[in-house]
Amino acid sequence: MNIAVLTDSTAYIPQEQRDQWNIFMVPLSVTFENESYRELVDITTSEFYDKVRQEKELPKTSQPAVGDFVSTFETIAENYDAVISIHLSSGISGTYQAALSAGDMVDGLEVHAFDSEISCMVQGFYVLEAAKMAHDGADVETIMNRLYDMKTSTRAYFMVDDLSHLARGGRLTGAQAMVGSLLQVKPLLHFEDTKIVPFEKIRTSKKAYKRMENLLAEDAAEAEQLRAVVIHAEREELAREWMETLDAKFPNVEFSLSYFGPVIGTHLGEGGLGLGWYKVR
Ligand code: MYR
Repeated sequence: MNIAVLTDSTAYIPQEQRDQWNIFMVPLSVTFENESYRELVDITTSEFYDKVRQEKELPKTSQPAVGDFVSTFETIAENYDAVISIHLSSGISGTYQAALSAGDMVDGLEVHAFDSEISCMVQGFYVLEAAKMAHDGADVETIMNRLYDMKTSTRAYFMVDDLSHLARGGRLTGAQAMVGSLLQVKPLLHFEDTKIVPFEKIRTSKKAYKRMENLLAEDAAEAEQLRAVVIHAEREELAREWMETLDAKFPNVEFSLSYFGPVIGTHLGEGGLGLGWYKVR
């Protein structure tokens, strides 16, 4: 059985890795006033942040239309028997639901949708794992089981410079009543049951980095090998320095650097920073 792997743009997997592992991608979009751009296709990440600084109105985001998935699945069906379709958390976007609906409309292709319950390169970890396994000839059941197994060890924490973006986009759950008080601090955020919720109130960025490092340390002490990613919104130098410091402290963790692209950047704002990881073994 020939198995394809599809994801959406918010995994922010670099083009060369998508090409190398034959990963299909459906983009989400950002809209400024009445002009829509498919992220990574019509607008790069740095063009996006430049535009946000210039425009008066903040952008909005939208999930891919069901029709975008249908046409991508039809293209995939020309060469594959099944697709594993891995998407950002269903609690913050309708993308996963759109993939499920499109899957019911296409003949001649088994569609297996997977809700990553996260986003960005942490979602990308699932995608790369699935693509490598498909390349090595694993069957759908084995790949899906591995993805569910990865979920048990996947963790991600992040912080933003200005919480009002998340509050404005309605993607901060369980914190509405606290938003006023949270605005005074740097809350560490994470996902719980597919939604973004505050993890802990922390007063300074420095303490937030330290807390994320300690959470990683707890898991690194228990595992043989972890894979981790430092994710930033236009703070590459800072993120790289932090990643190098962590890299020197955790020999059993393999680190990479990634970014919050246009769609996620719309909801987090510039200056966000996160750390995610999962247990390789
Ligand atoms: C849509 O319009 O469907 C997209 C909505 C995207 C909401 C993004 C909210 C922030 C996600 C942060 C992910 C951090 C992962 C480490």
